[in-house]
Amino acid sequence: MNHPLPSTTTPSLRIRQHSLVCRLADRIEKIWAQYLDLSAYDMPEDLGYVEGRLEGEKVAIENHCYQTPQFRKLHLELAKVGPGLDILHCVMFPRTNYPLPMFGNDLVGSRAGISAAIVDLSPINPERKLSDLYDRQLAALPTDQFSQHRDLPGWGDIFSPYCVFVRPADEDEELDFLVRVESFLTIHCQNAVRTEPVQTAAEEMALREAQRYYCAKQQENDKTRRILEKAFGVAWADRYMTQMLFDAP
Ligand code: BLA
Repeated sequence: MNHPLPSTTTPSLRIRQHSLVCRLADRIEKIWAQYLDLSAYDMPEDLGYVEGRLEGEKVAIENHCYQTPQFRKLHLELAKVGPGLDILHCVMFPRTNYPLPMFGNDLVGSRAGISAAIVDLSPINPERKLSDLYDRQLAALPTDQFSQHRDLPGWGDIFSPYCVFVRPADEDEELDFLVRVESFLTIHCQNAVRTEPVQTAAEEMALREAQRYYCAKQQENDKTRRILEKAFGVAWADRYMTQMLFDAP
């Protein structure tokens, strides 16, 4: 077990990753830049780029974060575990005075293909229901045609009925997933810039509470936690999951 090494270089994992991970990362950043007013995000200095070891293999994690008037944090993370496992993780955390859902996206891939591809706009409110606007827009997208849907884990009650969780069977399905993420993200960015903040402290408190619930559930993902623990140790993994991946407001 090694301690993570902060690095001062500007590495790019992206070009060494599974083509879907690399293409999706590029698309996410393009759509963010197209629709949102991005500014710098103050990330804990030692977490921009980190390396560890897992069973003799190098684990590298690269983080990209921004903030905008509507979002307290936009987070895109790319990770590479040995030569075999590539991960993309992306979450858009709304500011707690903006009544917006949580965009979340995870891709886990190996040379054998992508084993898990998940994207959702998850409701963030006490009723855990999307607004009528999002409901209508997501319901109007073409029905997806993936051949292998996967079951959500027990903590997955945070996800909306529009959550896509699949194992893409081939390159066509990988492309379908990419297009679906683009649709979710475009809808979300277009809505976000037109959304008015809530006006009362009580409303904001309810939104904050709902974000806390979302983060607490995501922190129950043992598959993510186990990889981080094995590469970086239990304490570091816990800090990373609670302060970088799913920091509650
Ligand atoms: C699953 N996440 C996984 C898996 C791994 C990781 C190895 C199992 C893959 C599989 O079952 O085929 C690992 N994911 C990581 C790591 C990081 C990561 C190490 O992001 C970061 C360093 N996870 C998210 C987000 C969502 C999410 C934003 O980070 C959803 C919006 C979901 N990942 C998610 C779900 C599973 C998963 C639902 C399946 C969990 C299960 O089946 O138990």
